[in-house]
Amino acid sequence: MSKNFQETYYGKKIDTANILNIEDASKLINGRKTIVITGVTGQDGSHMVDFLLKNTDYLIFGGVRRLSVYNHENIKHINSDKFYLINFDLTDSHAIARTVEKLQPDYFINFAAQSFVASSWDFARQTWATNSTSVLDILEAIRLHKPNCRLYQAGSSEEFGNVIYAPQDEKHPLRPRSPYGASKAASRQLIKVYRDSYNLYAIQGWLFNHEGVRRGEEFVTRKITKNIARIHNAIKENKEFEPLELGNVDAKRDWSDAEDFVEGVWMMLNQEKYNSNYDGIPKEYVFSSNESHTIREFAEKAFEHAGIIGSWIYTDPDARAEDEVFCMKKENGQYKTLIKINPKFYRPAEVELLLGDSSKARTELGWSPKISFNKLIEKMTKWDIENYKL
Ligand code: NDP
Ligand code: GDR
Repeated sequence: MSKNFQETYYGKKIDTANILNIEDASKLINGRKTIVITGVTGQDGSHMVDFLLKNTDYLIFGGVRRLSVYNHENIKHINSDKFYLINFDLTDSHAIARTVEKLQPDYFINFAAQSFVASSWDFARQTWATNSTSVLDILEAIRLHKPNCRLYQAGSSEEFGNVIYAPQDEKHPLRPRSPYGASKAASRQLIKVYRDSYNLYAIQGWLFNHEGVRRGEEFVTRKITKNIARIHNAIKENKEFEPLELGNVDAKRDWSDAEDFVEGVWMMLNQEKYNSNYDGIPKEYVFSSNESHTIREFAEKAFEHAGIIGSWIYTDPDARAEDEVFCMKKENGQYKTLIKINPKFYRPAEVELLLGDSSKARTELGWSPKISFNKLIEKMTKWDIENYKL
């Protein structure tokens, strides 16, 4: 590598201008151990970068796709000579092959996806291309160019879908209910076939919902805490406000904190160190809190953390589900609606109950979550109130 090149890139603050092409990125390696992480602008990818920068010495290349508008909020705090952005798009098989061939990564952590279940009905084909076809391309690239690279593919509790028992463990059958769930179930099958056929260290965990202050704003937890910040601000300033609108508030989810999960993913990728049962075949694990709560409960608790007390009421005894509202009582005795149900947010098919059993990950990997359901809600609500902007 030329001295000029080194001076140009080493230690430069991450911004869009510094996204490298693969040839330039490969010049930075210089014998160092390397990790490629996709989806670094998202929640999990950005937390994974923070975790690895703190706990390892690997050189990390974060894949970002070209967008017209800057979206690097989740990684803008990173300023390290161990982390660089590369141009990367999951829907381009040539880019995937080039990345593996030129960077020769020791680990490939694929967090990038079309990750919003509700949109997967609107963009089923794009969801499939992004979440399934790309996994085949990554597997092929690894098989051909770096067969000892360890691959983590982001699997989901949505693969269990229409569940037949609870809690769901690693043996639960795959019964997806959405194009998103189906795309992740398909990638799981591909991973298994490649692992069995070519002896690759390729795995896909089953991660139940995990959240935090970097969560995208259309997911229900962040949508709730963001809107509560808006309502909190309006009440404080004695202004009128529109209620928060939600869909099915009776669906149950098993929620955890995203930071706890990225640590578990790294443990899953390094099994022989942690797992006394390691037999040469890497295992796939469920990560979950082992608790399940309704969307209703999440919203109630989040309002409580904002100091706003409400209750659910039906104004009409014959009312439909969507006529139920969550209200607070004002000082003048009148009710003000905080949440109303809008059927626009119902899904064509719903996963009604998710409750994980992560006992295997806990006993075999030594992993356990640190942040409780209540602490997670408190953290997200307080963050959104403190950082509220008009
Ligand atoms: P996010 O939606 O926060 O992040 C998704 C990332 O994928 C973004 O960085 C996005 O980039 C990137 N991306 C999307 N399409 C492409 C593409 N064509 N090429 C390159 N990058 C692309 O998701 P999370 O961080 O929450 O989730 C990470 C992974 O884990 C996903 O695969 C998700 O399906 C899975 N998962 C998540 C769970 C959760 O509860 N969070 C639970 C189980 C699984 P951009 O910013 O440009 O849009
Ligand atoms: P999910 O997350 O589909 O579980 O997928 P999301 O937060 O979108 O929905 C959770 C539940 O809340 C119900 N819901 C609403 N959802 C949204 N987004 N908006 C609403 O207004 C609303 N009202 C009710 C939904 O119907 C659903 O039951 C997440 C993603 O991170 C996936 O990528 C990941 O694989 C799974 O978690 C595990």
